[in-house]
Amino acid sequence: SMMAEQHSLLLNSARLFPLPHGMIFSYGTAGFRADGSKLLSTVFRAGVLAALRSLRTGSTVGLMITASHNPIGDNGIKIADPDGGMMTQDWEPSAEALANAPDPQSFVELVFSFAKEEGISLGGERSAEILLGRDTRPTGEALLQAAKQGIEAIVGSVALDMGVVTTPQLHWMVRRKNMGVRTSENDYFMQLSESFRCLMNLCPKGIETNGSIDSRLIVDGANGVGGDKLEQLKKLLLGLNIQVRNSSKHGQGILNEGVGADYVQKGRVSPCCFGPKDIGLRCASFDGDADRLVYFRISEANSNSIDLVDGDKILSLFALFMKEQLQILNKSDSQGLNDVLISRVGVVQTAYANGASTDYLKKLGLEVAVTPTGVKYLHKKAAEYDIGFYFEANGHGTILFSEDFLIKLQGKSNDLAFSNAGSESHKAALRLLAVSKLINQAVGDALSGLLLVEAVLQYMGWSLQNWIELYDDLPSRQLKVKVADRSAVITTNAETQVLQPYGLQEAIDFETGKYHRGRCFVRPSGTEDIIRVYAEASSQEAADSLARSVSHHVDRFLGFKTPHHLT
Ligand code: G16
Repeated sequence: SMMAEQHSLLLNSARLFPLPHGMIFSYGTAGFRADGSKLLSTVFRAGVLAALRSLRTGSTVGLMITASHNPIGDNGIKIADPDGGMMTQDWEPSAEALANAPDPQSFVELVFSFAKEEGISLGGERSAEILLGRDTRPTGEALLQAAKQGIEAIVGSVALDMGVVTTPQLHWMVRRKNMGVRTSENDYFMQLSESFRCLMNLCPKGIETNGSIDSRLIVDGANGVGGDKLEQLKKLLLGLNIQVRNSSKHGQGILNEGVGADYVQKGRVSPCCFGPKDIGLRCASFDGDADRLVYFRISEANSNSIDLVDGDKILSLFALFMKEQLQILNKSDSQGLNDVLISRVGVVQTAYANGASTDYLKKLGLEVAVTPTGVKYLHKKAAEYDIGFYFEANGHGTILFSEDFLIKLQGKSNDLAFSNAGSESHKAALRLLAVSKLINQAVGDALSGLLLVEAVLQYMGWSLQNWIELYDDLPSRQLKVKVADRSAVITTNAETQVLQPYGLQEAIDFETGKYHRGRCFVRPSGTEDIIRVYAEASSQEAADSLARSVSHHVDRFLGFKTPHHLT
């Protein structure tokens, strides 16, 4: 029977990918991550899961092989749901159970029982479709083949290999595929470059720039896929003078080593190949799979240090711009020209958001929500608004537009084109529509984020200096602490409070109380085997010292009790 055929296909395929000895795989902040050479079984099984997800939803899903900001030897999996967002959290426990099933037989049993639970008929008529992509890691090709075999182990499933792409490109393709529109990489580049051009054309003429806008922009590609894609995209862009450094094509540096958004943002240092010659220039940095973006400037005083423009400040720039466009539109309403365009606008941040950014956003009159770390949480919250902004301080974020709002906005734009073409309110409507096309609706995207930043700076007539001065960051410090078992830390309240181990929170409170504007929290990373410590205070020395003393407490509570790790 079909069922028996399915069973033996799955079992025979699973036998080709034995579970590595002594490993436990956990579904972290953004999917599975581990040493790339240990992931064949996990990726094979994730392929099976992706096929089940596609069958369950009757739509195309995506599977991306990447470990993003992690070192080159690591690899991992991100699964994209039909809307292009991260796989539903409801399925994470099953993903984990499947990844850890001890042998092929029990894996197959789990697949069948899970399929039954979810009402998925195996060996049936329905066929699954999965888009596969990978970043530039050396283990990527072999893992992609394993994923493919996992997908093909479910009868009737088709895997389409998109090749080496950025994570946001793959998510974008999945989303578009399910909307029934064109999904090639070229379509992606066309959509970005066209909406960018549209925004640039809508910049006020005769802007007072004081010659402060420099069209030069230098981008650090983290020695990864993002730099290569930007090289391709930039050929379609007018009005920007982009120089890409650390693109993987140049073949010099190692992925994420001394380069990339995580390195720049966490360490507040310039990436490799940037130095005194770049002082004063606008610089940006992507992470390894180009879903994070930060800006920076080499400091005049010390060319090793930088002035960082993090995700919070990108968010603030976007929020300011968008609010202005909405105000222009709503002003035209008060003159009774059109129907009122009501919109619920909200901002989503995490505990890592600099306190000064949150103050700024609230002063703009925006509602600010806080979620735990991880795009999967922020994205979900942001989708509750008509216009939902979300950004993590590390540079991962985007702006989401609700379907309802876009329909209203399009209608309004059409009305204005008829009654008041070329008016300020008409332009504002066109700008908002262009932003909704430029900025990735599936997930944070360094390429589209970069183009939006550039278009907004141009619109405002702002230099990097003007942007930096939007507000002053509170001094902060991030540290990592290696511990015996990071899962021993359990947090609550969007990760701002520690529940376990008992007594740690009290110690953090005690330290924090010593500093003016002190704020500090700790949490286990979901992508690295460490505890992260974040501290903020009114001076850099204070933030550093708070982070250091709390790190000592973390080590005291959770560090290696015996010196076995030294032997
Ligand atoms: C992933 C997630 C991000 C998260 C980051 C760090 O980023 O997509 O939302 O901020 O991990 O997570 P953690 O602090 O748990 O290690 P990426 O760029 O590595 O995919």
